[in-house]
This record gives sequence, C-alpha cells and structure tokens, in this order.
Amino acid sequence: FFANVEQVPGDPILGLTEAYNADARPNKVNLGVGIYYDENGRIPLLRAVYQIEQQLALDAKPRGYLPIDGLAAYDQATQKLLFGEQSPLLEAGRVSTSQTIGGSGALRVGADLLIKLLDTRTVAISNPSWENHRAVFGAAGFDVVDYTYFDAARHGLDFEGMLADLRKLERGSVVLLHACCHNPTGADLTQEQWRVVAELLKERGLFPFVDIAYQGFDKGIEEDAYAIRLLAGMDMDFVVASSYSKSFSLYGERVGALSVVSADAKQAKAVQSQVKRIIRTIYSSPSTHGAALVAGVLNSPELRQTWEQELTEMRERIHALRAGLVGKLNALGAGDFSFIERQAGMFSYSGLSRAQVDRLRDEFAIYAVGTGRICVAALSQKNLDYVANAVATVARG
Ligand code: PLP
Ligand code: TYF
Repeated sequence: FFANVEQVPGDPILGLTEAYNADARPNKVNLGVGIYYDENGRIPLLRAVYQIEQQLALDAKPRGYLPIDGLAAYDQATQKLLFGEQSPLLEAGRVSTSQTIGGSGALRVGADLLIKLLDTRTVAISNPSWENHRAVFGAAGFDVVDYTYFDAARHGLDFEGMLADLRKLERGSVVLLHACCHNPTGADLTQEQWRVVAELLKERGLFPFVDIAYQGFDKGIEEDAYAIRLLAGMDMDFVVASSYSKSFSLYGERVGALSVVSADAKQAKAVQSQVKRIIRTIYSSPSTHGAALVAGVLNSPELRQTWEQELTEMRERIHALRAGLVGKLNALGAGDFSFIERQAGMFSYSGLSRAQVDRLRDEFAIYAVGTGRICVAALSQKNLDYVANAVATVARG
C-alpha cells in the first residue's frame, strides 16, 4: 500500500533542534526554536504551576472526559485574560471560547469553522509569518495569500505596504493578524497603527483572525491584548486563537483556546454548536491536566499574582538580553543592530543572511533559522559574549 509514498520535507524549525541535539560541540547554542529558556538554559517550570500541581495532586480527582469545548473554568478565565475582566462583550454573551489542543489546535479548529461558515476561501497572512499558518489554513482548504509586512532594509514594519495590500483584498476575506510579538520578525504595530488597520478591516468588510501566542511577553498582559480589545470595541465579528504554551511554560501540555466573537448571544450559541461539531470530529474533547493547571492558577488570587510576577520576570529578562546583545555588538563594531531593541517578544529578524547563518552553525555551533530569525529568549548571560562575538565575526564578513 505504501510502496509509492513520497518523503515530504519536515518542519524546518523543529529540524534545527534535531541537528542541534546531534551536535557534539560543547559550546553549542540553539537560537532556532521559539522556546523561552531561563538563565541556565532550561525550560522553566513556573513556581505557580508547580504549586498548583502539588495542590491538585493532594486532592487527586478521577479523570472523566471534559466537555467537547473543554474545562469551563479554563474557558472563562481565558476570555477574561483576552478581552478584559470588565469586557461588555463577555457580559453580553457574545464570546464563545473553547479549550483546544494548543494554539495550533485553535488555529485549525478556527480555520475549519471559517471555511464552513464564511463566504470566502481566502486568508491573507503576513509576509513573512509563522510557517504553520500557511500549512494549517491550507490544510483546512483555504487559499493562502500574503500581505506585505516587513521592510528588511529598515528592519521594521512596512506599514504603508501592509495597508496597500489589505486594501486590495476581496471583501469578506479572512486576515490573520499577530496580536503581539510577531513571529518571526519581532516587528509589531503601534496602537495608532492598530487603529488604522482595524478601521480598514471594518470598512473593507474583512474578517480578522487574531493569533496571540505571546501575551505578556512584550509590554504586559493587558497591553499585549490591545488589538483584541480594540476590535472588541468596534462592533465586528472576529476570532482569536490563543496559547499558554509560552506564557505558562507549558509547551507539552497543549493548552490553547479558540474564542469566537459574534453579534449577539444567540449567534454565539449557534456558532459554538458548530465549533463543537468540528472538535468532535477531530479529537472529541481536549485533555484535562494542562487546563486544570492554567485554570487553577488564573482563578487563585495568590497563584495568579505569582504567575504575573514570573511572566514579568521572563519579559524583563528578554528586554535585558536584547539590550545586552545590542550593547556588545556595538562595542565590537559589528554595525548597527539597535533595531533588535525595538523588536518585541522572543524573536528577532537579525538581518543575517542565510550564508551568515550557515557560518554561525558551521564555525560556532550556533543554530538560527535560515531566514535570520533568532530566539532572543535562548540567550543568557553565559552565552551572550560568545554569541555576540560570533555574530560580529560573520557580520564583518
Ligand atoms: N501562533 C504562533 C504565532 C506561534 O508562534 C505559535 C508557537 O508555537 C503558535 C501559534 C502555536 O502555539 P502552540 O504551541 O500552543 O500550539
Ligand atoms: O516558531 C517557533 O519556533 C515556535 C515553535 O511546527 C514551533 O512557534 C515551531 C514550529 C512548529 C511548532 C512550534
């Protein structure tokens, strides 16, 4: 049956980790995959997560099935985090939230939902975007087009180009937007720019699909949700795919959610019945453990405070690493890398070419994505000098 099956290429980012793991050089550094590492190069187990896990273990419960759309306490806490504690939309019952298998699961369930319910097959994603966006929407049956986003020469957003491309989209098309900490570039919109984009989307009848996988990693929980809060105030329908993989350091627990905003509670209920049918036909219901951890932390005032503090520490550490890297590159006369400090979140489009990235790997055992994307959160005070020296060497040519 499988004699003629072709080998397809693997995920380039996850493939980098395999190559890194197989590298025997002791000074190796993995700046490829988007994972937050602590000063010791480890994925942190947050104190708040550890504490809730202990509490839950003492009061261990049977593991029945969750409802199709997940743990209610998790879904409600997620809505509040995304839309705000006092959101009039939540009050009005306009938002339906479903726990999903990670942010990736939310993207896929959302894509399956929209291809069924909307009168379009087009989704526009930023150029560049997280590679899985194209793959997931394509697999759901969408034609994936892109809109201008990044200006490589200025190492920042090409806002005029973005607006021009969004204006060209056919009415009713879906537009995928990164709420904050753009993956892969680190270039985000200002609040002013978000207002212009939101107006344009509304005026042109475009459907926003917001992806938020790094809430709290740039400015703060509330600030990083600005785009969602803005759209929520504009009397529009839209969806949000969210993830706790990074903000709770719970990558393997697959904790995400899909939230759909409808015009009123009646529509929200009907849409939710469709979401549940989609989930039922893929995996029936999500898993219990990760959701219990997140809901336990978010719904306990003390643990929530601990978590917010830990998130702040992660965010501030990334800011310090950005500043540290720029300072060292500057001192080494490597050229102007000050843009790294203006970029947001875990990632930076470093401006390094594929050839320079190859040299980093071959000569220094430093792994970055071929596009020049580096994960700033994989730097540490221990490897910063080594990485800065290597980058300066390849940048000088
Ligand atoms: N969206 C973006 C932009 C991401 O970078 C990621 C990262 O993994 C995801 C979604 C998916 O998150 P998850 O790991 O929870 O599936
Ligand atoms: O962009 C990244 O590195 C993260 C992790 O198929 C990731 O979002 C990368 C590729 C992938 C799944 C997760």
